[in-house]
Amino acid sequence: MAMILTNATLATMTGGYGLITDGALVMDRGGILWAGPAADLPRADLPVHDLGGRLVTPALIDCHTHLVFAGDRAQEFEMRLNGASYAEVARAGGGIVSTVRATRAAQEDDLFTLSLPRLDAMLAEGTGTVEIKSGYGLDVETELRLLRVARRLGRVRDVAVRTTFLGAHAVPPEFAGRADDYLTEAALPALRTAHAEGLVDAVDAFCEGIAFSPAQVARVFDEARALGLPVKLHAEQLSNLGGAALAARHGALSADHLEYLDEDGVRAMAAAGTVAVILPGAFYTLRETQVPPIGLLRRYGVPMAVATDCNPGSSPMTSLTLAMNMACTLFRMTPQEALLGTTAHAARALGLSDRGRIAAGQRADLAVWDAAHPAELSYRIGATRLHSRITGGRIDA
Ligand code: DI6
Ligand code: FE
Repeated sequence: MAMILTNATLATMTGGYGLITDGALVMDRGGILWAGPAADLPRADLPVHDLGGRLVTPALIDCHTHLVFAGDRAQEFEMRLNGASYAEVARAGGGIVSTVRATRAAQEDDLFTLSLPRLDAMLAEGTGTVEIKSGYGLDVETELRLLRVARRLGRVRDVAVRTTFLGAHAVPPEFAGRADDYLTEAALPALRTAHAEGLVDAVDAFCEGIAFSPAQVARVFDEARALGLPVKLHAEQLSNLGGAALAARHGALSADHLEYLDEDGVRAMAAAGTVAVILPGAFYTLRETQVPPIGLLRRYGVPMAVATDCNPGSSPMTSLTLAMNMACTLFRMTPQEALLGTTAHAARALGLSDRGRIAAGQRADLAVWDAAHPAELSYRIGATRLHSRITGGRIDA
């Protein structure tokens, strides 16, 4: 149904905030037909929905989450507060592998039931597109189960789910010390099967001393290329292995985390058009002190996205507006950069050109806020000011 939205401040996210006060918008068939100042609204005999002067942004896009998993890691949180490092916890058989144990033991319905409230929490804060990674199964059957649950979540809620295969997230215990065998015998076959079932939109890996080497990541990327799938990478989170440059060489959509990124990596990302996905929730939770090189990314014109990294170990967080607040306060990103990071630049990190801005031709995925200015979304600490969501042109109360 076509409809006109009036009496709104539009943050179109074209050329910065792209603010239009006293704006109006025409939606039809799930898309935006027209957006601009109300005074220029084309004459049309359509139903009108008055937004009461509220702020309208593109629906937020959470472009990096590990939303589907079982169990929690509150005890490791306590271990770390008692002095253990993240890497020490991982070597002691905890970390990602402990979530893998809980996830393998969970049936598909259980995983779905456990994950749905996390998704609902995201939607309640204005998220309209969410990326969900596998990576807590680490065997063929469980990796496929995670991706099926992710797709199912997208069918039961008004949200677009994009799936990312992250089989190269950790080496499971049965392959301890044999990372290459794990890739050959489990991760790459899982990727091929998942792709054949239409379960994969992109491929990711964790390039780190406690995970996979650059040469091993390259094997995963080569397989992705053979299947025609775009790649992204967890890079330079705990140390600098040159992951971002490796990702850029493979034309990656994004390199994510990046606390230990250096200027060579930034330059490589700029040349390749690879988005920097900034994940302040993990920085905060791990009590990291090395800040990602925001100033260098800015100077080289690398687009920055911001995401929750929602996961049970390093970022037990579903609030994207809290991630924006942290990106500003911890990393000195500006509120405008933070909002670009959860709209236009997040879309780009997922390879999507049909969302993330308010403009003719974009999907009518919008968030309506009880706010006057978009800086408020980053300014308040975990205090949601969402009024309503519009998804594919449908208005949710
Ligand atoms: N880096 C992270 O921060 C998450 N995965 C990754 O590669 C942590 C995942 C976990 O600890 O469960
Ligand atoms: Fe992650």
